[in-house]
Amino acid sequence: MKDCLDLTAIGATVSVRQNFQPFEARGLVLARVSVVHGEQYRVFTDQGEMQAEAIGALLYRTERSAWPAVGDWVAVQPVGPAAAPEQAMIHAVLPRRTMFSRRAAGDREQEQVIAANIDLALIVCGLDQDFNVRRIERYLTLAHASGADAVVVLNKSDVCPDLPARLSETARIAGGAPVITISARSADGIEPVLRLLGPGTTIALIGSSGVGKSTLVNQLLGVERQPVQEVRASDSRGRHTTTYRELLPLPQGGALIDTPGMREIQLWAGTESLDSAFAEIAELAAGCRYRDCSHAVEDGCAVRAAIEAGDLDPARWQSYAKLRAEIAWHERQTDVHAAQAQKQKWKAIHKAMRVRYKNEGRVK
Ligand SMILES: Nc1nc2c(ncn2[C@@H]2O[C@H](COP(=O)(O)OP(=O)(O)OP(=O)(O)O)[C@@H](O)[C@H]2O)c(=O)[nH]1
Ligand SMILES: [Mg+2]
Ligand SMILES: [Zn+2]
Repeated sequence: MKDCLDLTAIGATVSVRQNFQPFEARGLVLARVSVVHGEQYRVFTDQGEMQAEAIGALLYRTERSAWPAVGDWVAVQPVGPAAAPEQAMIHAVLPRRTMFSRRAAGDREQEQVIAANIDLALIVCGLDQDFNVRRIERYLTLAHASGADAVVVLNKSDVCPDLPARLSETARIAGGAPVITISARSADGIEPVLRLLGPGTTIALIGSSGVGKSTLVNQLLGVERQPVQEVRASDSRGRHTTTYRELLPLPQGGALIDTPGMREIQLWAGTESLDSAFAEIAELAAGCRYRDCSHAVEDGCAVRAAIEAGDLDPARWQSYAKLRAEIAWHERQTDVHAAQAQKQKWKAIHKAMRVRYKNEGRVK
């Protein structure tokens, strides 16, 4: 266990404390989840960081999306000597303000929350061979779906031969999100990032492996807290150095969440978040003659007209169409599963009813 911690500094707002009130009345303590390892957790209480487990009812009687995630505010019961508890039992997860989700692998599509209560997502992208605006668009869509604000951080400015070109290419697709260029390794240009941190603010760094998320985390923390590893020379890809998400309180207040570079983000986003990330396309589509225009063959299509007039980059359009198809496919999968689950439920209810009627002698 470490020293005492001011939970307000890491984001315990008035509304978090209000949501906690009924649990406080039951003698529980407010805590924030810093690490999730399967069914083992680490949490911060005002007495420091400690190991935690969730009570059975929380894991077995709820959907996976309701399980504690990094950044969650939870109600815990400390275990061990009152003055120095060593462990905690998580009894409840408080309502989330924002959440990043992905599709959990398994026999059915399930939403898995990977981080909660993030105020700002730093979408980190390398200015080396790994630079890819299409990937930034995916992360921006995820950020919109989460409810958090987003800032795009273009890192490794020291190895970029044409910074202005990269910057304008990114600004064109960022949909108004600020774009900052830095060199995390030398700390060059990181002042605007430092200004984003502050008491109460939770910032998550997301982006592919090797873009320099942990290098930036170490710069912002002022200590070499996170391991960092060279990227492959051939294509600048990372080596998946960070292996788990962790919430790290900052000395000046606020908290950072370092995340492992995700090999592939399986979007858990709705079409609304796509329309926020691609606002100019949504706006154009509103001007199509037909409300359900597929923007493929219809007359009076404002989207195709914009592409033909050179006002909309065809690659941007393709990116949108690809993400839209992906989201629609997942939504159908989820519907199929929801329908199957519903059918199973009714089957069970009817079976229970038959048994009851039989016992009551109504069915021979
Ligand atoms: N040239 C240059 N290299 C950098 C910069 N920032 C980070 N790197 C290097 O990029 C490599 C990967 O950095 P990490 O911080 O481990 O990347 P990461 O995003 O945390 O990667 P994962 O943990 O695998 O997701 C390391 O060799 C860093 O030294 C930079 O500003 N310029
Ligand atoms: Mg890392
Ligand atoms: Zn159209």
